Amino acid sequence: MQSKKRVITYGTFDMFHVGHLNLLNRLAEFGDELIVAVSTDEFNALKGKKTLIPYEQRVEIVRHIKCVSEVIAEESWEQKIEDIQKYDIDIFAMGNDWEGKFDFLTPHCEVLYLPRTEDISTTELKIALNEFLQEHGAGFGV
Ligand code: C2G
Repeated sequence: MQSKKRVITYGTFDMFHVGHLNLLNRLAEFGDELIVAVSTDEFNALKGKKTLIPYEQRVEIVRHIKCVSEVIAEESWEQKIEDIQKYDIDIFAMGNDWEGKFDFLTPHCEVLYLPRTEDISTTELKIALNEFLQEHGAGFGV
């Protein structure tokens, strides 16, 4: 019996948006199961990345995305090889803003980088929200 093909990806997934969704849906096409490692708040601090949404809520959203089989914590840069072995991963994949950065994983599994979704990012969302609030006030028209 052919064993399940398992894909893994890592990310912060702050202010979950369609760029994240597109990536996860496309990754799910590459295998039978998709595992998503969500960066903890502590690891994001290490990455120098400030998040708006706390880890528990980011996990809760990703866990409920239809194509996601399992969510694990991303706590360090060093855990990927161990994760690939522990979860019997066939494909490691990221958006291509990470192109080449994880090629050291190729002895352990296939490594893919997919094109990012254009014109959307957590940073752009924050800028757009800021402009919206300046124009409409924090009262959202109330
Ligand atoms: N992404 C995308 N298109 C966008 C925005 C993001 O395809 N418009 C992808 C990124 O390329 C990444 C994933 O969505 O593969 C998650 O993006 P982030 O939450 O920004 O993740 P990041 O902070 O890059 O953390 O160990 C790896 C790191 O944890 C990745």
